[in-house]
Amino acid sequence: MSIITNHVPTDELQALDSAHHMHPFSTNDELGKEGVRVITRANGVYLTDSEGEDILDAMAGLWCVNIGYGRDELADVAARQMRELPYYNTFFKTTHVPAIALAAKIAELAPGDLNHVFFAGGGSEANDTNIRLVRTYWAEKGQPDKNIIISRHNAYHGSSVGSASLGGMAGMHAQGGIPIPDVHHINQPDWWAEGGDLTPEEFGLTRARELEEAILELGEDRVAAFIAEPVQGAGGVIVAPDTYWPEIQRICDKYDILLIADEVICGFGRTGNWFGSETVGIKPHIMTIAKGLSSGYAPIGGSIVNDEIAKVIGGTEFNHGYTYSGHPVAAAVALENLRILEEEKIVDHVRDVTAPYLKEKWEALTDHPLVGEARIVGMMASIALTPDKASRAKFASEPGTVGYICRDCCFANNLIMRHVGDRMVISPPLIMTPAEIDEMFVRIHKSLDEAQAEITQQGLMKAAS
Ligand code: PXG
Repeated sequence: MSIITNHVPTDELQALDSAHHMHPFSTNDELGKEGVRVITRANGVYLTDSEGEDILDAMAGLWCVNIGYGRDELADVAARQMRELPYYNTFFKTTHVPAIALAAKIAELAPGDLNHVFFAGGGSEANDTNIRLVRTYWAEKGQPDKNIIISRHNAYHGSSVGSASLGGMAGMHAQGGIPIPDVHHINQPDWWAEGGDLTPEEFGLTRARELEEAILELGEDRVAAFIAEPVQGAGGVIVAPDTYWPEIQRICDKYDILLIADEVICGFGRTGNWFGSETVGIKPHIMTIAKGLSSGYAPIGGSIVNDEIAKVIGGTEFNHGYTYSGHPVAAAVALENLRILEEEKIVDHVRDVTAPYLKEKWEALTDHPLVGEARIVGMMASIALTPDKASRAKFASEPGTVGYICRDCCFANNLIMRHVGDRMVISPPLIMTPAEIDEMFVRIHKSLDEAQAEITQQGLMKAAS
């Protein structure tokens, strides 16, 4: 039986979904009982579900639909490319125009000497590539033991065995036999939750210097690379204090450690520059890209590497690659997405107009009784919910309980705003207008008020001791 989704009643779709579809990061039995929301179409910053509700998508899908939904140009390019050349690989002495053109365009947009692209299907695959790239690089330079990659607790770098090992998500490490060997984690620069009595500046330096301590402990000749998101996304939009990144750069330079910036969320305008590395002022040797590269219209990611790494890797056969590396349809779609971002000056508009407008309103959320910290960089932002702002207290309940309640209130108000533990996060499409931002805040305030009432009623407005 083939199904035209819009013509099947929601409850039937939910039953079929529950019977056959396993969802990522979900307890599928519970989800099946509750019934999933079925999204049927989208335009601009709005999604529509199978009940005809219009939902404001303040997450741009999963941090990816930077140019917003419904851009026909991308559909047209995909259809044209499918007719002309739907697939060919880039192994075995061959290439094709979309992969060439996209690699050249990315090299033009990326800062400094980041001029070479290895394509992947998404961010996880690209970070797996990075593990092999940096280890092969040092091996080729005669230092095969320089193979440890340092990352951070609460980082997210993907869900494959390699990339989840790089990531620092405890829940992921508890399943499936990861991390792989020779990955080491240091603490994250989350001042609100972990800063104690230190000022943000002191705390930023302390956390950055954990990298130096780890290098000295593990051995300079053992550490290959440090990987980090310029702004942690899935970890809760954690913005490092200003002192953090300059110190990280100094340490990587001093000990000859490759710096990998995972730009999967931060890249392509999200932080108000083309890349988050520019926003936080670092010069990575490698960047991981995905998501905003195609605005989510096609699955594609990659690693951008600098001239030196490309030269060293170029001297050997790099035994690595994916069937869909540089997939022509995905590459053509990404290229069209970059054309729109560039020609419509979307990144400039974010930096000069949209992000400042959003920032003013976002920071005012700290006036709400539930909200402690409000952090924002460009078009990614978070608030920390707290029972006591003055002491930056956590809730006594299991972490995430309060965030989950708040998330459900948002959901009921047709607003997609995520919770990460007891933080709420947004990452809206970059093309959001001031009027749409105003509408988003109507829904945010309503949701926060309702969440506060619910939390109070359930007796959860208590600080952890
Ligand atoms: N790096 C970063 C920084 C990411 O945010 C990946 C790598 C992996 O990309 P792929 O394309 O393989 O998924 C990501 C993905 C969440 C959530 O709950 C975030 C991501 C993926 C799934 C869920 O916020 N980010």
